[in-house]
Amino acid sequence: MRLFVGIDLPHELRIELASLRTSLPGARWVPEENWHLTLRFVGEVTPNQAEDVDLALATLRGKRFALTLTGLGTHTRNGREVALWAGVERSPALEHLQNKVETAMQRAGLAPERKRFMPHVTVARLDIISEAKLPAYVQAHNLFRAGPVEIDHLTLFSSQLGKEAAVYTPEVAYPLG
Ligand code: 3AM
Repeated sequence: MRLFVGIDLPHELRIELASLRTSLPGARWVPEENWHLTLRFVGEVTPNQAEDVDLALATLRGKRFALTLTGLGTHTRNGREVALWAGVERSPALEHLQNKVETAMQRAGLAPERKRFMPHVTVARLDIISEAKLPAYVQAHNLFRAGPVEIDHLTLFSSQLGKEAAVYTPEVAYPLG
């Protein structure tokens, strides 16, 4: 199974994120049920490894924190903008928690993550036609801000890749103290 650790966004943040889904030709909006903040991509694991991941997360002592979404940005691939995301306000508490998750995943036997943590919520995949419209869109939504909202649990998600969109399912929730 394919797994990742993240934050299932509270209702308050979802309402605000929905305001971003305005007209942007060529944007394929991520279905609302898939909105999340990834803390650690785990990838394909065996059932035994999944158990180790679950155990490591269950013993992690993380603290609640306040999550604020702010601003917009894009991911580029081969010089092309391919995804639109809402940013996350810098937060030492979130970084601390992400570090703990990383340590837990290494304890579960995963190789260290080499990529720097760049928290974001992906809201749309972009086709070529949306690129030309992006500057105006980004300008119109630049002041996007949602929260702060208290986050009181981590979530282990499974991810099933499909032809149209992936299906992300919250599998286990781990309370934060
Ligand atoms: O938070 P987002 O939606 O950007 O991009 C994938 C998605 O992130 C990312 O994990 C989240 C759930 O699938 N992802 C997928 N494959 C990945 C990989 N090989 C990856 N992140 C890092 N390495």
